[in-house]
Amino acid sequence: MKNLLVVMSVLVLAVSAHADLLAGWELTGINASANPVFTGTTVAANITLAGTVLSLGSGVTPSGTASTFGGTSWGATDYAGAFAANEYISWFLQAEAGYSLSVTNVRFDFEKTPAGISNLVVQSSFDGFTANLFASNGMANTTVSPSFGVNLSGSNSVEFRLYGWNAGSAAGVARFRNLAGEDLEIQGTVIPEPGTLALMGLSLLGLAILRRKLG
Ligand SMILES: [Ca+2]
Repeated sequence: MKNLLVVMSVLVLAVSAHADLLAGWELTGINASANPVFTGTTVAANITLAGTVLSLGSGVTPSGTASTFGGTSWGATDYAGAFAANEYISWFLQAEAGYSLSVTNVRFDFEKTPAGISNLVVQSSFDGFTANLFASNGMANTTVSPSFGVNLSGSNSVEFRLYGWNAGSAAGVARFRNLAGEDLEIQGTVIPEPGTLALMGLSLLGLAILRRKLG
């Protein structure tokens, strides 16, 4: 039992030592019209590829512009309107069964046309899309590449949404854009839940006992 505890302690240290890239999306060659459900191009171990999805809320009309992900029809004039009309860009991340997520950082490359949205916020499903993890109001610039720390842990999955409003016209575009490297990234760690950790520890302990017997 003492050996098992030591093995489990080492495992806990090994899996929680540092943040890794959990998922990344590279926009080269894709667009939201042709690729409405775009899975991650880099996906960490113990993350579900099929559950790693970049998509648009139903209120946004997908754009076919090459190497971007976003669209038009951002018609709301305030946050409440954008929320009610599902005017958002969404990115979703799911760990495999037996694992939970600890998310520590998000970054993305964003642009809007002059008639695009003037306000945006990024929120997450961890609190039912309440707190603003990032916000930009009265956007003077047409491009922004924010990288912001978050402290979200204890869930098997998370969805992020970028809500936008106050567009100059329905034709105004808001989207993720293609720069060098991946254009949307989520950093953090994937943590085995206690049952998974115990199984891993038992497996290692079993191997150690077997090795001792064989030796
Ligand atoms: Ca890129």
